Amino acid sequence: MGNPEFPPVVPTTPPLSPVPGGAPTGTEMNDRNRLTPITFSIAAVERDTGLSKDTLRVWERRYGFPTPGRDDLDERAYTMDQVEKLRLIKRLLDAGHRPGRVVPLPFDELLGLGGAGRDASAQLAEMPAATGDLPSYISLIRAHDGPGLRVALTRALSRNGVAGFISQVVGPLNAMVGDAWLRGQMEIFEEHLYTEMVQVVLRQAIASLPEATPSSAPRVLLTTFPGEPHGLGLLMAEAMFSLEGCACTSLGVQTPLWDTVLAASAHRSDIVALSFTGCMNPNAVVDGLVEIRQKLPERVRVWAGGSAPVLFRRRVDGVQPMPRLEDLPGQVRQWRQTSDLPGPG
Ligand code: B12
Repeated sequence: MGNPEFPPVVPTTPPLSPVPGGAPTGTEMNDRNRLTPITFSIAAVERDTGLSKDTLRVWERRYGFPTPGRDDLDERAYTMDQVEKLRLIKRLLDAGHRPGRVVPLPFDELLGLGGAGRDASAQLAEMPAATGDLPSYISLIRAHDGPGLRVALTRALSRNGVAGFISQVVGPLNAMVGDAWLRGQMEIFEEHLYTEMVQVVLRQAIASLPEATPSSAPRVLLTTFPGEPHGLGLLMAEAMFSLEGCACTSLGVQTPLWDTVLAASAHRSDIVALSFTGCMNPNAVVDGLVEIRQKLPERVRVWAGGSAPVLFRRRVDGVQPMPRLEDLPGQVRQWRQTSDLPGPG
């Protein structure tokens, strides 16, 4: 795989910056450790995993993991293997596991826990249909063939229609790409290329749908909170809302809360649709939802979608959690049945 004119991709892209001269410790988990014996500073590991330096030091004392070596300046130096295990642990913590239970476990056992970081093929085996072409898209990403990926995705869109493309192609591909990153098998720049190509094709898909009139109800405003940089969930939701004939306005990602409230007023929105992955601090998610709920007029609904576990563990009054895009058409229908549809103006 890959362009033969170029050497294999070696880490690493920001935010992980290796410690120069660091030597690996522990077992080799992927080719990258064999290719370049590099290690990472505690600050780089904090940035990458979202685990604070204090947490990393406490776990080292308490659980005997991670086991950083020392660099030339006697600072902690973590191997890629350890960073990958820490990424997986962070994901399991976000899903509700306790550190005392997961930190001491070996990598393989962590993979088996609660679906976090399971091999993408295991997840795909549970998905309904049309997974046949997915590995070929992954190959195109690995070959750094952006145009090829765009063409292949555009064909998949024509074959499956917008809803099928989202549920049977983009959803499973996100999971595969995310898992490949988690396992150190995909670089962040490759994830960026993937995101760009999916965004182009999803935008084409949205543009191809019959245009809603500005007064088509419900009027939906889409965005994410500051601190949530993932935008594909938002685009997928926008496409689904558009399919249902809703008038959508997307602000893209990371809109300050108060500006979202102002925008909802300016666009006379009926629904504010937000998207969350497990990346954001759960307290910040809950606090933000409470705040935005208070600031928006009562008639404006707040729908919070995405895989962030906190959405379902800690309900916020007046906020509708939306775990699955497939539920969106039913929710829109229900909104139309129960709302006094406001006339234009
Ligand atoms: C592409 C990608 C990126 C891109 C994002 C680019 C962009 N402009 O969007 C880049 C490379 C920048 C990136 C960065 C990071 N990422 Co990232 N990324 C992904 C990936 C592959 C897909 C992204 C995505 O948008 N997913 C979000 C949506 C599409 O998925 P979802 O949450 O499951 O949502 C589904 C439903 O819930 C629903 N839905 C979603 N939103 C909404 C909204 C409404 C209204 C409705 C109705 C439904 C709905 O639709 C989806 C399909 O059913 C995912 C993998 C994955 N499985 O999703 C990882 C992933 C989200 N990233 C992850 C991480 C850790 C990061 C980083 C922190 C890594 C790092 N250390 O640098 C950074 C973030 C840095 C920061 N500033 O915070 C983790 C999150 C782990 C967790 N705890 O949940 C994931 C899951 C990867 C993994 N396997 O661990 N990432």
